[in-house]
Amino acid sequence: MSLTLAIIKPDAVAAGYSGKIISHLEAEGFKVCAMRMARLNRTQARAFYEVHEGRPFFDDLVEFMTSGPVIPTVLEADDAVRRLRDTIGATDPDEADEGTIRKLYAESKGRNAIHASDSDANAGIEINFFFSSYERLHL
Ligand code: IDP
Ligand code: MG
Repeated sequence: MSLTLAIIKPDAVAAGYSGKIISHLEAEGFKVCAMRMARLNRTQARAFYEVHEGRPFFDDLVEFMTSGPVIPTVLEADDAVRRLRDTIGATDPDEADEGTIRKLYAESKGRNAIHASDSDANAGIEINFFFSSYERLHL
């Protein structure tokens, strides 16, 4: 079993899709290990996405991710990182497979409903970003 981080993004929270997305993840076999609601400030959003600093979409991404509450969620499954990437679909919902979370719930490439870690190393870093060791020790 391994862990990964999902974040239900501001578009999906505002549209009332949080429950449907969590149900989708559980139906795919992920166990919810930790969950909270957070409102990122600009410093936090820039830090979380620092790998994308300098890309043309970076300022819009920070603006979007600070525009409303998000729901960071730690998920457990066999091969969790790869399986979550498969479950959410391509970054652009127009290119996402049928039945994926982004195909079902995302508005656009920028406002695309959900984040997922892209490697085990980044999953560890991203889980630590939102959850303290205390919270994870008491799962
Ligand atoms: P990912 O979320 O599928 O891993 P990344 O390439 O890591 O995609 O990009 C991070 C986020 O930045 C995307 O989820 C999306 O919200 C935004 N983004 C990436 N590329 C574009 C783009 O070309 N236009 C607008 N937003 C983008
Ligand atoms: Mg990414």
